[in-house]
Amino acid sequence: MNKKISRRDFLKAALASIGTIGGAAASAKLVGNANAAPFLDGGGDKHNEMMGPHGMVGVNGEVDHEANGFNPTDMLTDFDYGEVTQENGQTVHTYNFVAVDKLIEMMPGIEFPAWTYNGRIPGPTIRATEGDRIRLNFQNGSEHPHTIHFHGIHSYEMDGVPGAGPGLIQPGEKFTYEFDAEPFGLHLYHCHAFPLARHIAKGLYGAYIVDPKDGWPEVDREFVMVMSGLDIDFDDENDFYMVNGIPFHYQINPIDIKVGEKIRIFLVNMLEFDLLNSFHLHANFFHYYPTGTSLTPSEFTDTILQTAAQRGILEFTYKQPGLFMFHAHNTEFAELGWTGNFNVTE
Ligand SMILES: [Cu+2]
Repeated sequence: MNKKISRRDFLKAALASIGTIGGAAASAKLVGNANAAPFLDGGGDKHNEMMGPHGMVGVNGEVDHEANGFNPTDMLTDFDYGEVTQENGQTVHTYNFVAVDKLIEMMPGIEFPAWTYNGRIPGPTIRATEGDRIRLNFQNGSEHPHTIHFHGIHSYEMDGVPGAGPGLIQPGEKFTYEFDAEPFGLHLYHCHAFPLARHIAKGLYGAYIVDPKDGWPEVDREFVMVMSGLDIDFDDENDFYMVNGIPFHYQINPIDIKVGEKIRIFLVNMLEFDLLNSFHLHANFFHYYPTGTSLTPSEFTDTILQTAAQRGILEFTYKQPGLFMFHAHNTEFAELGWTGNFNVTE
């Protein structure tokens, strides 16, 4: 029996007997009723009744976004500039982050005991201009020690790892991370407490965009997409895959764009437990800017690969209307949630 089938069989067995998945004290719980449960491709010959649009596997129903306190559709564009002030000629962006333990309904009927920044997965998308100051007041309101480790250039004390500066921020404690936003590009932040994969996979990560001083070339729409996985039973294997927190979200809720619009996607890979992730765009090609640190694209393609913490900017335009898929071309990931649609209209 291969790993893929055993994972899915586990989930099907768990869903068949509504109760606590995994049995461990901290594992995910099934809530609601069986009608709201996700349906899964069991592999082999039993999947025909489970097909969604385009022959992809999907879910029945939606999670309760209101109860979760965030909606992946809104997260596409909720760039957070913080509280913006001027100090000695420098623009300062002040953020308040709180680490919160929170039950989040990540699949219909399945609540995951997440660790979050500000109650959401991913955390807020931090955005500033090259040379601005980032000042982030961090408070640990959870039951575990955490940090915030930023990618980008900064001092040792502000690196957000155990032993550097304040090191681990203990429950109830506070620390202010402060540094200049550099270099321009697309970056990320995440907790750097150990075990690292667990702290990240529980939800402590987000995107960090540094705009060039003179701005990016003009586009019509900008979206942020943070790819990750969901390990429901804490066996260090992903059970679902997603963009912006909720598996299958953009399959059920296509992203509306127009023919001829220039689209820019800030794409970040925060996937743990699997080596690689990917992004494939249907019926189109995109220009790709790895890490967003150059204004000249490195590639004109329809599929790119990212390992953990790799990220890049995609730019494209649709010439014709239609419902166009985008998804991981690791097909298993797509079938387990990492799939979506652009709804392109005139
Ligand atoms: Cu942590």
